[in-house]
Amino acid sequence: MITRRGLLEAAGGALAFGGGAALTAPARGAESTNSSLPSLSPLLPAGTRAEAVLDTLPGKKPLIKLTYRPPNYESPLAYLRTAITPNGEFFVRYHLADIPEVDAGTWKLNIGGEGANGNLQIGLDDLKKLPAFEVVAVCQCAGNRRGLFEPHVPGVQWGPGAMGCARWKGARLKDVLDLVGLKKEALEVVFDGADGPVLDKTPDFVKSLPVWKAIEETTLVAYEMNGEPLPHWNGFPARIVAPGWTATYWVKHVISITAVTRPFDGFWMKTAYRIPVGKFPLVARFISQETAANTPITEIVVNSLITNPADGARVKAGRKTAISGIAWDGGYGIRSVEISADNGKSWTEASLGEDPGKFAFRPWSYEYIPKWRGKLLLAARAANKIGQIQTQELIPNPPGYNNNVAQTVALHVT
Ligand SMILES: Nc1nc2c(c(=O)[nH]1)N[C@H]1C(S)=C(S)[C@@H](COP(=O)(O)O)O[C@H]1N2
Ligand SMILES: [Mo]
Repeated sequence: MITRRGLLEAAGGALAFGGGAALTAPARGAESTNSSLPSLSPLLPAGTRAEAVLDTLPGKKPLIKLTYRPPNYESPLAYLRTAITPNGEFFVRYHLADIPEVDAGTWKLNIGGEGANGNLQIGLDDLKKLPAFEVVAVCQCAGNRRGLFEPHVPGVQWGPGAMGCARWKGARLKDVLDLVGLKKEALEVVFDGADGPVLDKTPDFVKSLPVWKAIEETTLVAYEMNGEPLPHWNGFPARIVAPGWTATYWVKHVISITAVTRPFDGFWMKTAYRIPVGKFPLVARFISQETAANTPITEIVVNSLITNPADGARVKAGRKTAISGIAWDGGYGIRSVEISADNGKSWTEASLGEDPGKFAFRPWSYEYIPKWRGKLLLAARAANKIGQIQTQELIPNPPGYNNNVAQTVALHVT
């Protein structure tokens, strides 16, 4: 059994664990006995993921393992204190368990489809010959914070760490499509990765984007992440990067890119990753995939996270306490982060830190002097430049997506 001290050290990278040890998910707001230790399952309802353990995938630092087949590994909060998430600390999410180690020398990307003027197969060298572009962008699973849904919804019980922000480098998807040329009638662009289902009954993971999003200047076929080749677990040798949109479209180990003239109707478009129409204030629409009842999830909702101090931490009355975190949205840019110490009655603005770009994590900080001893609840909420603001109440939806409820940490003032 690894102690909470051990977990803290693992989170800081001081220790590496071969196997895993059970992580206890402290009840929401529970005061910990040694509250200088950050929780690795912060804010989750008690017992939500009793099976979660810290585990080290090859090439990664210890991550919170939620499932092994397929691999679903969350970044601990301690890895999310900076605008850029290092590759070794970046979360890992797969739907399918058959994940080949792709060989860069033999990897081929097929480009074509009935919505294109021709077909072509290119290798990694060819891809790298196209003009290279970089974008700093948040890759966030639509189901990030699903484990915080009350009432509980089924699915991987993610805490707040099913996301990361990296500097992605690659060719523009538009330039890749221009190699064959799109027909006027092209409606969507479809992506398939090299991974596949172990059992035939699981549908292959294939996604599509509307043409307008596919040819946006910032949408890339990326082969580098933070200045290095993509790690295997994050899509080596190339993946789609669709800044502003949830990571379900960021197909890893991409092997085929095809243009189609009719809505792509695979399971992962038609059935999964859909949200009720009209419930979320989304601007970006995927009209060819909309039905009267639901729409594919598109852009990332405005959100923020308090990364320091951790929930349950002990702070001193009358002393300046540094509060810090990150804020992000679907690419409109963060306008403000506000802090409330009175259950949302009043809010004061935090200072925004470095701005690595409108698709990136925006660090923020705030100094607070706790006045009274006892329990202190501090909440943070972000607003973006088009006036969207984090919600105070969860917007229920069956698959547990888009949780952007303003987060509260409970501090123990002594
Ligand atoms: N090939 C492939 N690409 C994929 C997936 C997958 O299962 N297979 N999952 C998608 C989902 S749902 C998410 S959240 C992101 C996760 O990216 P990461 O593992 O690099 O963190 O990958 C996306 N790309
Ligand atoms: Mo996801």
